[in-house]
Amino acid sequence: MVSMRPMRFKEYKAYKRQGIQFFHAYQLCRLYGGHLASIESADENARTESAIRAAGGDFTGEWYIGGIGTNDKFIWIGLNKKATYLNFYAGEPNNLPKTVEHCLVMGIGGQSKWNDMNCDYTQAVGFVCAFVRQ
Ligand SMILES: [Ca+2]
Repeated sequence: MVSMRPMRFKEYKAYKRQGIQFFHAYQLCRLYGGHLASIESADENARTESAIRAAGGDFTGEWYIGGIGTNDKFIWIGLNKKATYLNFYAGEPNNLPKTVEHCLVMGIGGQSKWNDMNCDYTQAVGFVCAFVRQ
């Protein structure tokens, strides 16, 4: 029998949690046994979107995902891998204001698109963890 699942399958879970910064979310995902969500394909992006909807999100607010970087160069911090699949909102990443936006969120303008934000931003609705299943 050939399994239809890829070797490394990620399950995504979104946690509603306001008032925390990017690296706090990063630590919480580690504590839960996963990593702040890495998104490496359109399929994974769709499943991250579903996890946020399941937690009551509608993308008018931001949800931290596990990307850090600048301009067009981002890595998935939980995997230490360059981000190749990208799904930014039009005009993003803009690294504004004043070049302090180095952490990624999903959720902008009611769409499940990405935006670069200040890593110290505390008004996100929550964050998404990925759990790698072998
Ligand atoms: Ca931005």
